[in-house]
Amino acid sequence: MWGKRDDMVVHEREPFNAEPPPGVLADAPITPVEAFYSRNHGPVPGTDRDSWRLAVAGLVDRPLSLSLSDLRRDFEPCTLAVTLQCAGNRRAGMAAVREIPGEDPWGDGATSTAEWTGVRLADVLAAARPTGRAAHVAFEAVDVSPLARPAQPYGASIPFAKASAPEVLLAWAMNGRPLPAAHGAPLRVVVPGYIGARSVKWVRRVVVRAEPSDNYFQAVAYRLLPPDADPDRAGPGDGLSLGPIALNSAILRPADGTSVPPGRTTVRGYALAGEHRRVARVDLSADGGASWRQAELDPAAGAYTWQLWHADVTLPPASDVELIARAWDDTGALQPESPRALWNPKGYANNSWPRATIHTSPRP
Ligand SMILES: Nc1nc2c(c(=O)[nH]1)N[C@H]1C(S)=C(S)[C@@H](COP(=O)(O)O)O[C@H]1N2
Ligand SMILES: [Mo]
Repeated sequence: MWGKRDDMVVHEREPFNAEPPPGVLADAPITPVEAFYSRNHGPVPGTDRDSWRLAVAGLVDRPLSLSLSDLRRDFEPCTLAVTLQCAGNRRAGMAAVREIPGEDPWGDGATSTAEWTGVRLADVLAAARPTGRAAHVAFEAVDVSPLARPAQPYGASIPFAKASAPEVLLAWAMNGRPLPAAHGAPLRVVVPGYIGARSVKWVRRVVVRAEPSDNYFQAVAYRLLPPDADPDRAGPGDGLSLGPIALNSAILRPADGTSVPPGRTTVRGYALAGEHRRVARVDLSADGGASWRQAELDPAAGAYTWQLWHADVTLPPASDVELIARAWDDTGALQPESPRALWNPKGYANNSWPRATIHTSPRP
């Protein structure tokens, strides 16, 4: 389905929501499109590349209507490796603390990395000459989500300062090929360092505003509510708006609940720092946190990507071993230990220490 591997973990067929099977993300720093997670709030729309126009409107002196060839011709192309991460990544770990009804139990695969090609949003905005009141940039898509109240096309916004930063792209290609339908063809926004929800697919309007977008997915959803709030009663502006993502990591291989022979095993995972931060260190424990060693960090594919890491451990025979990882960033911040204190009614932003229980077989 949608050009994905047959063994994707499909949380929903319609709208299509799927993540790669456990462990697969460890295979490559740039995720192949067929393994890249897919997160949708409505049906994947059919779009036509040739007739597509991107409008740039709102608080600008020169509104624009641009075809894909206008974008290619008038602006400098740019390719950037960027990791996208859904705010619901690792929700399953949070739901283990307390139930999260109505939301998909994503594992650690609601994140992936691609090389995106397009133009800088900053260049397109500059061509439209934003006025002095510009404070936010909203993105409007064409896919109508029945989950929104009322039903409406998907949308989001980011602060104008972020939209003017050189890393935010309007992308038409992913890993060197035209964007696939499920990933936003013919054009999507890529907002490095922000929750995936802001990287709007099938974008057809960019609107410069004085206020954040009042789209349901900006004003009501993707907000961190206090634990005692009822998400069904949340209104516009309730809770804390999620934008920049937090330091996070995962243990990918061996996958939680699997078995390995005793002795030496290489443990692999990813770590991703927040905006303008770098992963400084990843520690791994193979004894439930009693002792820690440092993992080797692979070089990052860019300033806005995860880093894959690995560490060798020696595991005893015939036991259940608890692996725990924890990442530090270059400000000295450490991931929070437990999902307990992070629990929120929509299950967003679980960046607690990843844990995996591995069984070892008896000595041969
Ligand atoms: N138009 C539109 N854009 C969207 C979405 C959507 O449902 N519709 N989902 C968002 C969310 S929540 C995430 S995490 C990313 C996922 O991007 P992907 O499906 O390319 O992995 O797209 C974002 N952009
Ligand atoms: Mo998301």
